[in-house]
Amino acid sequence: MAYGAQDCLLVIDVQNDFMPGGALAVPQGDEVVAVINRLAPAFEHVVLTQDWHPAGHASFATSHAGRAPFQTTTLPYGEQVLWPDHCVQDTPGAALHADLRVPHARLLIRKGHHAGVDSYSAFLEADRTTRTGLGGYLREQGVRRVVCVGLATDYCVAWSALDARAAGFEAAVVEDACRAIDLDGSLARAWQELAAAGVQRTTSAALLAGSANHNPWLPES
Ligand code: VGL
Ligand code: ZN
Repeated sequence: MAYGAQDCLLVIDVQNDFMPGGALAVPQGDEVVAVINRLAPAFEHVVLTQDWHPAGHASFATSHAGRAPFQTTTLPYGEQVLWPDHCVQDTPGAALHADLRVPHARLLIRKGHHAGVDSYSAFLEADRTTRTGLGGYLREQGVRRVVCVGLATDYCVAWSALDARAAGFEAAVVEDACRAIDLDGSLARAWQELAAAGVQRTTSAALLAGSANHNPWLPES
């Protein structure tokens, strides 16, 4: 273990519905599992998130007459992409991937549980007001740096990394430990916004090399 008490690995939405064949499949989403399993033992702090919607959630296209998945609509808090029904509470699709190995993770944040409000971010719901409590938890644990992995790069991972920055943490996204949905250029847009916010873009190889050097953020070259 080479990362310190100030570092947290945030494992986002590694759930069956985001895997190939799932209700909201992310291409090659299953490939992140092995990468995350290699990274996780290097971290003392690991937090998991789980997309956790009630049936009939406002982000589901089926909740809006005449609307189809991947169209957008306007909800009271702003624009919302409409998704296929996914990650419904207590269904097999909402379960974490069976091969994910993070036995030392102590906190699991469930998000998107308010029927009328989506939450891509692990910190702040889509109304941009309701907090999940993650920022307070990390601060109480003395965490200063959040390393984001999981699904999907351009939605829940990007929004979580941006909100980590907004909450005053350093943040990184591990690109080979994420996969994207990439809807209408959303992936390129996400990387631009992440760079502009000062989120570090890194790889698992760089992180593991840095961990061996006891320098998690700047691996020796
Ligand atoms: C996600 C769309 C809808 C994600 C969750 O985990 O990136 N994307 N719900
Ligand atoms: Zn969702």
